[in-house]
Amino acid sequence: MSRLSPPPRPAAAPLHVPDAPRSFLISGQLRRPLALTVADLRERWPQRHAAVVFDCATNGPQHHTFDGPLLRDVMDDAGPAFDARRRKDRSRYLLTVTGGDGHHTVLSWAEIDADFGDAPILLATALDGRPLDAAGSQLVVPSDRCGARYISAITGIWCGPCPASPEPLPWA
Ligand SMILES: Nc1nc2c(c(=O)[nH]1)N[C@H]1C(S)=C(S)[C@@H](COP(=O)(O)O)O[C@H]1N2
Ligand SMILES: [Mo]
Repeated sequence: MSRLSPPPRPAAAPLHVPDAPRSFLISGQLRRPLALTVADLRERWPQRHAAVVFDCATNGPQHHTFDGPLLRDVMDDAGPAFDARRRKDRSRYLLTVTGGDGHHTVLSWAEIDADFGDAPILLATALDGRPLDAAGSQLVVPSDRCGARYISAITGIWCGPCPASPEPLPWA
């Protein structure tokens, strides 16, 4: 009995893995934690436009335009677990924003809250008119003089209350 030779293998086709849209997680003390792509940021909330200048210690002044939703609008949908009617409660909340390389920063809720700083901080969907779908969203802090909080390739945002200060020591 002749042995069947195996069928010729097709030439190895280059493996094509479509670029998975990057998503990042909004987590913490929230009513509705969210996993979002840049496309979600573009489709689910109104887009703002910002022309900004920030200084970089290594590269000097940078001029850019960004488009994207207000961080506040996105966070309102995530629903921080404070009592929204109580300003003191809101004033205790913090946000941390982390980038793909581990660079991270903090914001206070009060910075973006309309009753406090009311800063138009964005989660960018485009930088200088180019979509950020592949690179990931970037935090835009137009009121900052320097660029260190313009976290790029965002992988996560955490939101929760800050701890109270320790009781003062009796001799302090
Ligand atoms: N993920 C991430 N985002 C970052 C940084 C970084 O090191 N990692 N550097 C910040 C700094 S210091 C500046 S000035 C701005 C702009 O930096 P770039 O022009 O090198 O993008 O990005 C900010 N965002
Ligand atoms: Mo910088």
